[in-house]
Amino acid sequence: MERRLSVATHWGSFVAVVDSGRLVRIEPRHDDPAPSPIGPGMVTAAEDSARVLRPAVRKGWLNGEPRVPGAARGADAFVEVSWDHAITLVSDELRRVRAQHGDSAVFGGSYGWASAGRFHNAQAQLHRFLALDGGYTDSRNTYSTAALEVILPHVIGGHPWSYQSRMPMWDEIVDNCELVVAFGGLALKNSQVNPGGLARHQTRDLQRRCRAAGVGFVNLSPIRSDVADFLDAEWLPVVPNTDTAAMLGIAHTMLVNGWHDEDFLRRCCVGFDRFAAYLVGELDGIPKDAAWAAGITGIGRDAITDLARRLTSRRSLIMVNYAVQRADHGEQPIWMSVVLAAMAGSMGRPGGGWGAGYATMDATGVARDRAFVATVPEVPNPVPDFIPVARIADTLLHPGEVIDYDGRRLTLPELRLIYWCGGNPFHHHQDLHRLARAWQVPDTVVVHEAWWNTTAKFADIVLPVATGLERDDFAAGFSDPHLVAMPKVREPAGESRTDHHIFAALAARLGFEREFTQSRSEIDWVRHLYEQTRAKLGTAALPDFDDFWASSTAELPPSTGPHAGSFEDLRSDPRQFPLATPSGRIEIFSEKIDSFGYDDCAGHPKWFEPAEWLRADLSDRFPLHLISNQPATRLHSQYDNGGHSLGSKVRGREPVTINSSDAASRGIADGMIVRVFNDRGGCLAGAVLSDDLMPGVVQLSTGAWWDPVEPGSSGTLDRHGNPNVLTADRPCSRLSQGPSALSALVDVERYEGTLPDVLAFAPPKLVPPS
Ligand SMILES: Nc1nc2c(c(=O)[nH]1)N[C@H]1C(S)=C(S)[C@@H](COP(=O)(O)OP(=O)(O)OC[C@H]3O[C@@H](n4cnc5c(=O)[nH]c(N)nc54)[C@H](O)[C@@H]3O)O[C@H]1N2
Ligand SMILES: Nc1nc2c(c(=O)[nH]1)N[C@H]1C(S)=C(S)[C@@H](COP(=O)(O)OP(=O)(O)OC[C@H]3O[C@@H](n4cnc5c(=O)[nH]c(N)nc54)[C@H](O)[C@@H]3O)O[C@H]1N2
Ligand SMILES: [Mo]
Repeated sequence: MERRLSVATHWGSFVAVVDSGRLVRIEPRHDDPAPSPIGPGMVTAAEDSARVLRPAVRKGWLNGEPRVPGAARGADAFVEVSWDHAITLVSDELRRVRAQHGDSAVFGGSYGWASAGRFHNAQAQLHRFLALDGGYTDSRNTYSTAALEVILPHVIGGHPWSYQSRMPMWDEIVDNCELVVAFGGLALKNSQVNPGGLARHQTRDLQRRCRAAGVGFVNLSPIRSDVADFLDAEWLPVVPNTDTAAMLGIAHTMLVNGWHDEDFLRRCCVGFDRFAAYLVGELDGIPKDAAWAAGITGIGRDAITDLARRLTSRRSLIMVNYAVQRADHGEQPIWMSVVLAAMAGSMGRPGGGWGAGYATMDATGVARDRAFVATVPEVPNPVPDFIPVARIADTLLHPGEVIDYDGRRLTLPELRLIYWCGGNPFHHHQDLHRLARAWQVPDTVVVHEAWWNTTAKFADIVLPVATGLERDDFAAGFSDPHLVAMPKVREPAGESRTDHHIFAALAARLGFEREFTQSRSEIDWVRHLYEQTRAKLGTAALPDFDDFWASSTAELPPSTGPHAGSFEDLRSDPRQFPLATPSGRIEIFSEKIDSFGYDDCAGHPKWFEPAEWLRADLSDRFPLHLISNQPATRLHSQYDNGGHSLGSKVRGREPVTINSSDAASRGIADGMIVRVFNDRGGCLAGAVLSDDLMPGVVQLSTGAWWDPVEPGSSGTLDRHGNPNVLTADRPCSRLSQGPSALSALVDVERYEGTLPDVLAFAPPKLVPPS
């Protein structure tokens, strides 16, 4: 008998069709206007050959052998052990490391998206467990937007993410806006996703409504298809990483023509004069005029002048995406975009001004925020140490070194045990060969994973986890006004257990089971979080748990919270409604940042040449700029083994998009396997020719599971196409220490060797204990 059960994922909600306990297929929900094809493709991955079925321990670690080439992390065989044995190994090792090296030697930063689900939130479970056990070194900020998160509070005040409730919503754009200028575009591929899930995808239809209302769109991006065709956007191809220069050229044009909003700049901002001195070249003799900007960005002088005129003569909205700031000096385009909007005249007016991240997540710009939903209770972490999230390899390689971070001096701690649960560092980190070297340093690496991906293969102890399809939970996505039930639709594969179950067993062994579980079963916890939410919102606002569970979706009441720091309020009366910045205004010049004295982030936004870009000396050897953007066919590395992602591969490799002229000059035809390379490494990928991206740029999405030919040998070829073997592990600046994945030069050539088989999805060698 077929049953239909609700599924919630970061890429949307679906219906699972289950027959006699077997997951048959996953279908879109009938009420989702733009369902993601990633969902149906999850079925084949649910129990493929890459699943981790039993706890496994790296052979050399189990036998206490030194790590030598061939038996190093990432190259060694694994021995399967019982759960009881695995729990003993992990709890003993946690005790030993804490006793010998202190609690800060345990790294629990564990960055990553894991799965949707309010209770089975991998990070929340891990942090609760480690905090109760004595604490851990944490990480701060995200790989998504570290530069933005650190710079924006200085410029507009408030919580790093507060801009999301302060910028215009899509329906206000529909009603009021005339011109959207989108730096980095508005790729609908990205709005398949929303952190924590969503009931229905809305961004596509909201963009359609903008078009129908006559809103004009300009796409400033190296890739034309970063906006949907139906927007009929004007495409201004921009040399990657030069957005700040483009914005400065537009700003200069506004200033010299007197088109800028003097009233807003005077009343609601501070420091415009000092910035203007830089703009006109008083300090360095270089006016940042349209001609100067054209020489850097590749956008014509007339187009820059025209943008300045159009931005100031109509209700305009400047949008920045996140990719522009995952780059060398990534703070600058974010800061400068706010300054440009402040100059343009629409800041603090309906549907105009400035905003970030539209279409990068479905709910961004859809609703200002969401009503309260309960989470797993946090336990304060007794260890104060943290690292900026993208400095993990630096920390492992250079413990004790002191680095700058947002005005502080941080000493990198000595990490002896890494505990990763719900993230994939061998997906998300830059310069994977460097990470692989750094990964040899700690005594022990424990990983909870469902699949034998690269991070699992580089661990010492791998504990198999149940996926989001294999446990009871409910989802509440960021800004999405729904709760979605997530009943278990299949049994956990092999011996896998939920993260919570694993931590409960460890806590029992370590003597704090009751504190960890609060004596609740998993389904009791799920009910408890639901009931807590219902109690807070008023019992009339939500159905009782059983009704919710039976009907699969509940609508949350609208959030009634105040929106502090609104730009409308600021424009109306900056004294009455100051921003949470030191001056209470938008900081075009920040005394505070200036006081840090950094040579790579000044007191006002500035053009800094990126270390790697098309006009760098290095481009003589590596003449192509690599755009490693988000994949259309999966979430990061998740479900790269799913049907949708596998279907996109070219002869088993990740597709790399190359401009036809760049391909022609290298003798590359569509569908050929090529090698993408630079001094850091190289990977195979399948060529896709296109004129949708500007010459000089190649695009290789993130997320293909790294597949080194000789694991353990630095620089070895990747058979599959993971761009992070090519990217640089270089901080954006001393201010944010964020990742700069999008500043990398490469070259591409035809691959003439014998094609190696892709083994990314094959489990490691499993051997009997010796
Ligand atoms: N070159 C380059 N690199 C990038 C980027 C880029 O643009 N270019 N983008 C960066 C960005 S924006 C981000 S956010 C990061 C993303 O980096 P991650 O968030 O680390 O990537 P995911 O693939 O989502 O990794 C999640 C992992 O958790 C596992 N998992 C899922 N559910 C569970 C669970 O319930 N429990 C446990 N224990 N595990 C689970 C999945 O199998 C997967 O391996 O990548 C960054 N890396
Ligand atoms: N399908 C899918 N959707 C996702 C994700 C996913 O993995 N899969 N990941 C989610 C996550 S965690 C995040 S943080 C967001 C990320 O959202 P973004 O960072 O906005 O997304 P990307 O796809 O990395 O980049 C979008 C486009 O920016 C352009 N771009 C790159 N560099 C530059 C530049 O220097 N200047 C300009 N003007 N444009 C540039 C590229 O052409 C690229 O296609 O996406 C989310 N959405
Ligand atoms: Mo992200």
